[in-house]
Amino acid sequence: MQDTDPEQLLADLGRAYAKAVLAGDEVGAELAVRDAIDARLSTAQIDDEIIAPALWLVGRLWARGEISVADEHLATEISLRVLALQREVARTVKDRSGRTALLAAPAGEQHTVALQMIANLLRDAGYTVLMLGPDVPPDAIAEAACRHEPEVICMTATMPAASDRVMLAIREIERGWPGAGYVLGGRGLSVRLRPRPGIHLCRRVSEVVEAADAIVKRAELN
Ligand code: B12
Repeated sequence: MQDTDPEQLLADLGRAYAKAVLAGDEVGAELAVRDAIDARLSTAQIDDEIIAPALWLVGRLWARGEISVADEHLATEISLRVLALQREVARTVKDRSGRTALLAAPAGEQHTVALQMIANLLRDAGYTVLMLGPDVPPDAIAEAACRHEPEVICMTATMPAASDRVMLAIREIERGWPGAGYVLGGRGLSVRLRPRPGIHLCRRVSEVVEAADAIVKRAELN
């Protein structure tokens, strides 16, 4: 969805949702609600301004004989499944609320815009975020990790020298707190670096929540 005007966005999603339920298109209906969730519309807004109006429209069309009873039932069943999806998303965010992610740029690294984006994404997803910021020496990251015991540690490397410093920080952290998994990103990361169990390499900030979730899930299985 390109539109940033909230009123317009609601109207567009409402139309897309109504069109989908009237066509018996469950995937389309789910996509409209996922877009609404991604656009940070609240559950109440989605219920009141997307799902309910679509069902009112279904009711009017049914009363006028323009759609069948089966069409009306199908639209309702799709809406009930979408409500279950809403609950599932809320539960996932709640599940992450006890999880901590520690974020840092290693010694010498001043570029932190991506790291701040990551903080926003992880917070929105329900993680507790501890942001250490730029230019953090390995022993300071390790000390913070020992104190806060984060499940996930995210580090960024823009300058080429930062790549080795990220690895140095990981070695230092692991001596005191071996319980973390790592999400690393940034154009300075060495091409020689390969992902391995517990270390995820990401090209984009948008990959961070999935990578963090994978780390948490893996830890739960151990
Ligand atoms: C803003 C900026 C600065 C600011 C940073 C302020 C701040 N608080 O961040 C300041 C002024 C401090 C700065 C300083 C310097 N900078 Co500068 N800077 C930039 C600039 C213009 C934008 C960087 C940025 O924020 N990009 C936006 C973010 C979102 O994108 P990104 O970092 O690339 O991240 C993407 C991915 O890499 C990934 N990602 C990154 N990290 C992570 C981490 C995780 C966990 C995940 C999942 C994903 C991920 O996600 C993003 C996309 O989704 C770039 C230009 C450029 N081409 O990038 C130069 C640039 C990075 N800087 C450069 C240089 C040379 C410097 C200085 C040496 C300049 C100087 N002579 O002083 C110093 C070095 C400082 C240091 N030691 O770190 C060069 C680096 C060249 C290189 N690779 O060697 C660039 C490329 C400019 C250029 N074309 O020459 N800089």
